[in-house]
Amino acid sequence: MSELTIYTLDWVPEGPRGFVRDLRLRWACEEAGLDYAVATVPFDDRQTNHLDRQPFGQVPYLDDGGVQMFESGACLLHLARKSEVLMPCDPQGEAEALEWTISALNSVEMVSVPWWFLKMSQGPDNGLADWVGSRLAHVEQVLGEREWLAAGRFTVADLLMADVLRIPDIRGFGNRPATEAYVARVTDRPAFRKAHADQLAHFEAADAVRAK
Ligand SMILES: N[C@@H](CCC(=O)N[C@@H](CS)C(=O)NCC(=O)O)C(=O)O
Repeated sequence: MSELTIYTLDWVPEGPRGFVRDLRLRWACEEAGLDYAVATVPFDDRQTNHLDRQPFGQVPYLDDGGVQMFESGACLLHLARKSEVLMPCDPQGEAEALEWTISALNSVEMVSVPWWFLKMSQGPDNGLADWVGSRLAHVEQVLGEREWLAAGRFTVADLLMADVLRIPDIRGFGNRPATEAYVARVTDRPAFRKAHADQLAHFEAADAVRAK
């Protein structure tokens, strides 16, 4: 039996499929060759039905042989400690992977997700457009100069940054060829394609159960 269990929702509507963040954890496990199982909490009543495990009523959360945690970024860093594929062992490489992982969450996604939500009601030129545009432009400049964010090779930082940047609305906001090539390159990795396909299959199978 697998020690690692990734928790996601038992079903979601079409829109978020392929983007639910259990995918980040599946992808990391696939990259690192870690065995894992996937378990679910019900979509219905999700705001309150698993607050003991995820205090915001969200997914994913992770059980690693009894060690339990939430927040996809924290779970990724936990998984990355298990494999040099994800996290370099040398101090400088590790520092770079850490700084870019946190930067994906705290400098890019912190702006991109609120911009994206506002876009639905106010359009792309909402009050956060300049801020998100500036952050994405800085990332574009970095990616124009190198293939990977940290340590000169793929790391957990690329997994997370690519997942943040691959949102179609964000890809479609402005012209950033280096970022586009980066997202295409990182999401063409076999580990991403498997994790993505597995998530789609998981929710597709749930349609049949829900229809009964
Ligand atoms: N900061 C959290 C965000 C998790 C999150 O946004 N989860 C979404 C799925 S991708 C969710 O559970 N949404 C259901 C809801 O908020 O009701 C993380 O990265 O783990």
